Amino acid sequence: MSGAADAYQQAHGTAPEGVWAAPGRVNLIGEHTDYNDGFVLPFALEQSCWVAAARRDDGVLDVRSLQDPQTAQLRVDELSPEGVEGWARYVAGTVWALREAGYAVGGLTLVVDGQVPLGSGLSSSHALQCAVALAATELHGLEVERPELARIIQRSENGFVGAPTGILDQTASLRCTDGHVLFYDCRSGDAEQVPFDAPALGVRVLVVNTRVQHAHDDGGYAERRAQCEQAARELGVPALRDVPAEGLDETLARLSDDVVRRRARHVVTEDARVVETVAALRAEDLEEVGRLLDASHVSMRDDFEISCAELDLAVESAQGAGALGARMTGGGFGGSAVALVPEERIEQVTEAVRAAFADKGYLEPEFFVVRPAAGARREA
Ligand code: GAF
Repeated sequence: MSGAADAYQQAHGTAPEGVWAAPGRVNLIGEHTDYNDGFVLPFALEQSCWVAAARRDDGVLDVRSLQDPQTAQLRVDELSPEGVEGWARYVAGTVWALREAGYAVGGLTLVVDGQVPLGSGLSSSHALQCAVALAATELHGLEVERPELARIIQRSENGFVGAPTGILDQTASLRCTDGHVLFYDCRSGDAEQVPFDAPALGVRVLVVNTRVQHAHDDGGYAERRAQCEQAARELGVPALRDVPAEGLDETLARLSDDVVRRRARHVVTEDARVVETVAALRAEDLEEVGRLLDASHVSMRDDFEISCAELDLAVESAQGAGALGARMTGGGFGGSAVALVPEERIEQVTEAVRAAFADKGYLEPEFFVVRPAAGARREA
């Protein structure tokens, strides 16, 4: 439920022309594979960002939010990455990227209700950008196919916000469907909806937000990306997607640096795990899915080095209390872990993670039992 339309009415004295919603996502498996042309397997969350919006003809972008007192009034024809601070960057960046792509988005009045926890690794910023993109294009009568819209939002993120992220999050928000995980090939753009009805299979997906805030414009993410590109260059392939899993040790022995070798090993093995997870989901073999999640976490912790003490603790305590498998999810350096838990163990697992965090003196984590929900849409 969103209060965006009421807040719009209160702030502007008229009703919005419409309300658009775009979800956050959890990536079940396939991390840091997107910018290596590989595979990902996200699903959309019920937690979403809502935008109540109307078109205006004076070329002004007027934005406010239910969560933050910041407001911004900007001219759409003067948007530049240097001129905008805070969360409004994501709104301005989306309009800027649409215009850069040749779509004549004009003025808009927007009221944002962002209910995806910020900095939680559940992609709150992409939920915002996707909701704004849908509102902006529809109100200005522009038809943009969703794969192209995802690339435009990536440009907003890379060229305006300044985070060198890939295509996973905006694709998940725009293209996931209710009751499915999205098996997405980041090179070809092929998308398969894989049914995943956790309750019918007797399991729950538990998200643990460690409340360690993460950001992707602070260096660690960019460094990983550069190391992957270096590995591909040294191996003479267009992207790490092209490195076969067979004979991996011999192939990687050709790399000049051990850190780069471990980064590459994560990406190649993670791609293989995504494909295996899809097969295991289709076979309803949840033990195998759990095993793959565990292996993915080890790979991110030891080879890609993007986990942190809180994420490791969330994963280990969930595993110890009976989860079938668990891993950190998203870009890393904080944010959330995801665990696959037999339904009769959900309380035990939640309590074990909570107690382990209390024991270490960490902030109390947030818990969400999640299920695959609908992708971005117009709601009113
Ligand atoms: C972040 C990025 F935005 C994605 O593009 C992706 O690389 C992810 O980290 C890691 O899989 O969410």
